[in-house]
Amino acid sequence: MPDRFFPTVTKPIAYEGPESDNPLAFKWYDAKRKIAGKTMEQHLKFAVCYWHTFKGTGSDPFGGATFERPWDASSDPMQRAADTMDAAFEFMGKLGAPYWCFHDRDIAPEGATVAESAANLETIVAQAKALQKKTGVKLLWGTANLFSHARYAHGASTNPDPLVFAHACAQVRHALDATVALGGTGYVFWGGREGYSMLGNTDMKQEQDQFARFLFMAREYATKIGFKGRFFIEPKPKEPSTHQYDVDAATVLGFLHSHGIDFVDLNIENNHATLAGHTFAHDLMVASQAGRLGSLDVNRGNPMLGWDTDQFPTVVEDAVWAMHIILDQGGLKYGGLNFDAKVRRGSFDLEDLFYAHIGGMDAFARGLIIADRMRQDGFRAKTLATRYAGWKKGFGAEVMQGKATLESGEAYAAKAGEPKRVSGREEQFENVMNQYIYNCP
Ligand code: XUL
Ligand code: CO
Repeated sequence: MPDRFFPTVTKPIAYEGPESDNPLAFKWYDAKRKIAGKTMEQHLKFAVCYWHTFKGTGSDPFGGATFERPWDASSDPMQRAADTMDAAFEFMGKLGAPYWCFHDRDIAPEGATVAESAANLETIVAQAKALQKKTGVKLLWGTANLFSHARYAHGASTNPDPLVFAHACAQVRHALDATVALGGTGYVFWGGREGYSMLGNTDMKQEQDQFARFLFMAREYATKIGFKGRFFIEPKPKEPSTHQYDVDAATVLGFLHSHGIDFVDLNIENNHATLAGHTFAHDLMVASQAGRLGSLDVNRGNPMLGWDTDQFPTVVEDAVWAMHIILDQGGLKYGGLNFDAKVRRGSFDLEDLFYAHIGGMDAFARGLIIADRMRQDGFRAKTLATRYAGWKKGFGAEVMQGKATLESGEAYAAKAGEPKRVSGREEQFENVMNQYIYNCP
């Protein structure tokens, strides 16, 4: 195991159990432990995200970089990219994370021309491929950064200028090539600039029709190069755009449906759901019930700050809901749990990157154990079965079978009289959920 960039972490992070006081050990994540017939490793397809973990600088709108990363030292951009890739695989190897995710421009610098950008990417992808082979770390998904460059100020595929759209085509084409070369099972579209700033100068329908065409073009190319994975759209309501088209899971499902797009699933991110005024569980449930929950970006927002703080996910209750929903739908075939999260500006030590990922992996391991126990007891299933029992018989069943009419409803209401008021028992549900969480063995 190389010690070039993380010399203080001398051995792989191991499971030591909940009593361990070693900060560089897992307390709950035990890769080979079996839960519901599969190992934790199989359930929890954790991915390290390249952009925050290796390219993050700690800067915020009020100040510059606070991190000094040893892999970021060379003055030559391609050497920097190569060093960063070596550092990434050293980190992922030591952490024991099975997957990673990237944007094209995270891993290779943009060149002076379209061709130079593509060549830079190809060089670094070759290095990544060799490192994947050596370490066994796999690619979960790839994506293209269609939001940082100045040309995308008014959007990428939703730009009023077809030439900007064409540049986005070039990037997605090569990002798809890279994803296929590295064996990724997903490809993400997050529309940071696919939205608008003011309605006065914006034709929303035109722009969203362009985005739909873009997806069909990407699908055609992906099929041509043998991509066997799945596309994901990642909803977010705002930031950087004032209004982003992919507001939340429900909005994206409506967009996909109205454009006849059946080849795209959803990648749901916690902090994006909360920015949309939902809980993480809400958006996961919306996507899952539509059969379109493909992947998760796991992080958390800060309830005191109204923006995308991208903190590491350490809230066990969020993880319980996520894992319950994932178990209910039988897992994530093409996606996984991507740590789209960054250490805080003041957490500038290299070890902080390990602590952050260990905490996130442990929270989701606990979430898995607890959700599995809840499901074995049928806790939520029983709650729902009792609450909706009326729809399985009599008038309720007739409604669901399309046999009821307004007249038959009136006749039933007149005969049966006033309904009995039934408590929703929210507090009791929460109490039992806390028992599961705090009594977790
Ligand atoms: C931005 C965000 C992106 C996507 C990939 O908020 O979440 O990093 O995950 O483009
Ligand atoms: Co994300």
